[in-house]
Amino acid sequence: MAQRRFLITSALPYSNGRLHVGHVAGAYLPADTYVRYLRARGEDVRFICGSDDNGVAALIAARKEGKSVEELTTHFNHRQKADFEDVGIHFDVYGGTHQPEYVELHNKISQSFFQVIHDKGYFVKRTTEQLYDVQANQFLPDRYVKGTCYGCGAPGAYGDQCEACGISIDPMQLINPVSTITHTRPEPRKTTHWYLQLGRLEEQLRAWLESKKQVAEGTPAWRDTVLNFSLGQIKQGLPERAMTRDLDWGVPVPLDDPDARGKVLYVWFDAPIGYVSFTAKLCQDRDGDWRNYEKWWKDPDCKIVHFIGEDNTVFHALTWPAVLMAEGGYQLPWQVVANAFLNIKFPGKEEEKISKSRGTAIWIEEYLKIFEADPLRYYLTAIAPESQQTTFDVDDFIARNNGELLNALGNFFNRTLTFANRYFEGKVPPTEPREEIDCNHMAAIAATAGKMTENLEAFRFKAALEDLMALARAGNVYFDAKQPWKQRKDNMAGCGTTINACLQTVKALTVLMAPFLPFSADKAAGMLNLGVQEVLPWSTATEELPAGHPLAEPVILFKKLDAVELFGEATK
Ligand code: B3M
Ligand code: ZN
Repeated sequence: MAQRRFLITSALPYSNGRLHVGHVAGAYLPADTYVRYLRARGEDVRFICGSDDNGVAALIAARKEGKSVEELTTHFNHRQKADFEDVGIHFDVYGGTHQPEYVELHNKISQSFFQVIHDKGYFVKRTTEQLYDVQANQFLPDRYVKGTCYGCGAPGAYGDQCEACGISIDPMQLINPVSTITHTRPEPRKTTHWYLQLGRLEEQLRAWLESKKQVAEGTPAWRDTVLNFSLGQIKQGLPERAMTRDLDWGVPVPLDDPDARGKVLYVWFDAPIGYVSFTAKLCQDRDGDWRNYEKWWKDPDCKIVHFIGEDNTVFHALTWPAVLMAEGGYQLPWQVVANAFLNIKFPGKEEEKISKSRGTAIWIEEYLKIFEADPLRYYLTAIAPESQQTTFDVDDFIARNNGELLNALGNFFNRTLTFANRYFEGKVPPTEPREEIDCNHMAAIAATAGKMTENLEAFRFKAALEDLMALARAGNVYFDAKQPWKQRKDNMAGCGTTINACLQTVKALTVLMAPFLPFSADKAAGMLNLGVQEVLPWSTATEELPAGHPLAEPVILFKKLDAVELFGEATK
């Protein structure tokens, strides 16, 4: 098959705080798993992420911490980058929409988007009343104001979005608005902004989203959650939305118009353009020409996939595609893969929402001081909130590490490699003609590779991991059924056949687990002496190790965990 090209993005985290397990489970770990899988298949892939620095979220945090917004966003940009690396999530570029090395290209490309859309007539300029904080002497866009959601009645909705029901909000629609700066009630004042007429793109968006319901050759359908939400919003009608703000932090509005002075682009206008501008920066660094980003963004031969948390659905499946349609020169996303929220359950407590203020977040930085990355990657994929919210249950995390990673996968590696080392001089023994039981087991390896491929192509990460674990368990069942410890005494050749098949299984598991458990796969590849390779080619999962292939000393892949109380530390 010809090599395919993919541009994969993960939602840009706000650079106003650290990362916790919920972030990783949502938009980052599945993306990394997918990228590793694609690379193992030999596809041409770029994996893009970086921080979302503009907008009110960073301004609020900077004010709270008494730092400049530049200082604060750079601090968290670096922290996030390190956390992702440490958990094995490798981006080709980790930019930042206002980071010193990125801001120039980012502003240039964002302003070009705005200008083109403006010239094509998709904006209307309107002077309307907006909420103004008299005490703070400023307008209150987005998160500067909170109130009751006009849609679902939930209290504490932000001026840009209700987190309870997911709809996007205009601050003037909030019931009982309160300034988050001074906690006073704001008053309406007149100001001028540029509104994107989303209604004019409704029909085009609807047809495009409808087409995503179909499974075509090599193109899986989108998740129902994304399609149902987006098509539901279109049914209600898409209101026009202001794409500019009264703020002094962000991308300056590029228009030569006195009304544009002192205004910046709406953060949700420029943030997705970060995917483009970071690609451009990557091209500049790699090929010396930032314009090469067009090969990824404008060439229909490249598939663009956005991984997001479900609360970002409206922005990635409606507003962003509308911006791309209005601009006209770009491709639309091939896939938008959204995960639901992850809740948390500590021993002896009720399940609850992850919350920084209540101390119910497990921070990546703190987790990694105590535990290794792969058990977390394993658990977060095993409980992935692919179609609905799920729960990180600390007791369950420990139980599954010990019962599944250690007892099924680790144990199979360990018993097979120890046996080969002890009784076959650390080499792959030759195989006699295989009997039915051996052939059936070898067929299970090939079937697993096939099923995992199908599931990964369709973004079903949890199902693919289940396939992997089923093969590990089948390996143990085969080992037990063949009883090589007995064969060794009176049928050494038959014993070799058994251990040969077990080693082929270990080899397959090593290749197939690499996208999920990269650190352990590295160790396993070392034990199997597979040579130094950046990626283990996916197709080699079913290629047998030849008889006589030398093995290295076995090492322990997974540790037993019993320290539930250590999890308290990871929330600090
Ligand atoms: N900064 C992340 C969030 O809502 C938001 C994503 C931007 S993606 C372009 O948590
Ligand atoms: Zn709501």
